[in-house]
Amino acid sequence: MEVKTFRARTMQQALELVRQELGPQAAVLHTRHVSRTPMLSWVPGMKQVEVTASLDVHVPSRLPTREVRARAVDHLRPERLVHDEPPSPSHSALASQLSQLQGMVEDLCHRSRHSQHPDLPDELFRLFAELIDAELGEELARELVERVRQTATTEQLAHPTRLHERVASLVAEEIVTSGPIRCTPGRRRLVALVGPTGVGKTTTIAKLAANFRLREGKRVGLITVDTYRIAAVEQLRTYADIIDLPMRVVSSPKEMREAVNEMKDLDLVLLDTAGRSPRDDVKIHELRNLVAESGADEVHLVLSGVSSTRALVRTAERFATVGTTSLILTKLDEASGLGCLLPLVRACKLPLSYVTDGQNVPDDIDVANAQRLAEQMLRTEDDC
Ligand SMILES: Nc1nc2c(ncn2[C@@H]2O[C@H](COP(=O)(O)OP(=O)(O)OP(=O)(O)O)[C@@H](O)[C@H]2O)c(=O)[nH]1
Ligand SMILES: [Mg+2]
Repeated sequence: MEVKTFRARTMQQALELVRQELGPQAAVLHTRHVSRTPMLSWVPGMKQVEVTASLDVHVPSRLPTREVRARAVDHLRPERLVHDEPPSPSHSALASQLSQLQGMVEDLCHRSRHSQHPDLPDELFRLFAELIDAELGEELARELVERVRQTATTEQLAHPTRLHERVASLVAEEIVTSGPIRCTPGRRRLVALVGPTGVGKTTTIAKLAANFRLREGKRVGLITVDTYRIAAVEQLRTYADIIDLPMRVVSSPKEMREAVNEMKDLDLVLLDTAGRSPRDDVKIHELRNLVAESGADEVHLVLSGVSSTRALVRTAERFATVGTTSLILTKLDEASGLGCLLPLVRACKLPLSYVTDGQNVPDDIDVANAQRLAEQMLRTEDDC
């Protein structure tokens, strides 16, 4: 049996050699990739394909006829990447291959853009890409771009910054804020903070207490119902001592009534609660009873901006039974984007009261500002 081997840069070229020498009836017995120079196997152009074929083996030929093969190869061949001669591994050849590849990628992006958004003007497509970059999620980015497209003027369309401002104002319109806690002299305000574990409730209480006491000169008191962990009581007591505030620890509805009554002459009483898993119905119910017993004027749900949008929305739904009246978003300094904000405020329909962006007491807290949050939400990593 006569067996021959053929080597070429590509499979197509090797098969063409087989066809030329042995004819279309030849049977391909084996194929493998080999290196022309083993030491340089990593260099483009140094790899070859080896085909072993024979005319004496009677199997239907695996070689396509010239016409079929030509059509198949023409169809598959990206014109700009095909070289008839093996490319030299020189620097300029590599650079040229790179630039061809870049051209193909740009081409592909262009085509994919037009298949997804056939009639989207370039400016709006750029805006869409920016929103995706800011981690808004494709669905939300698409919705916002569509709204901009419907409402933007020709002048706005011509200026990327105007388009950006337009989206920011659309987002800002949806972010409802409550403003800061309002203390009226002679009318004590009781504000409870509730939420999942570790989101920053106690730290935020310390920031609020310090600001109202030290910067606004209000008479502030603290109550904690977080008696499940000694460390939690000690954490709040430390802040109470530093800021010089009265503090009560309560563990029953009766103690709650007594503590609230004891602090009736203050301007502001902040109620710290134990972090609760949104999945724990029993504990959430217990929390609801304690907060109700306190007669809180406001119940702020504290959520971490680091969590996923889905988790935030679900948590806000579960805590609604506690009687939440507003939202505090923490750890914005750690969040990679603020894409969660719009879906969250849309789902829970609570106004935002404060945002926090660091561990420093009392500095890292701000009254929520819709315009600023919208701009922050649209910011990409490159802008930071
Ligand atoms: N980076 C960052 N860390 C924060 C922020 N707010 C709070 N933390 C940190 O988050 C951690 C938990 O804060 P806590 O205030 O104890 O959280 P908590 O909700 O009271 O926790 P539990 O009482 O255990 O449910 C601490 O290390 C805080 O310093 C913030 O805005 N940014
Ligand atoms: Mg705590």
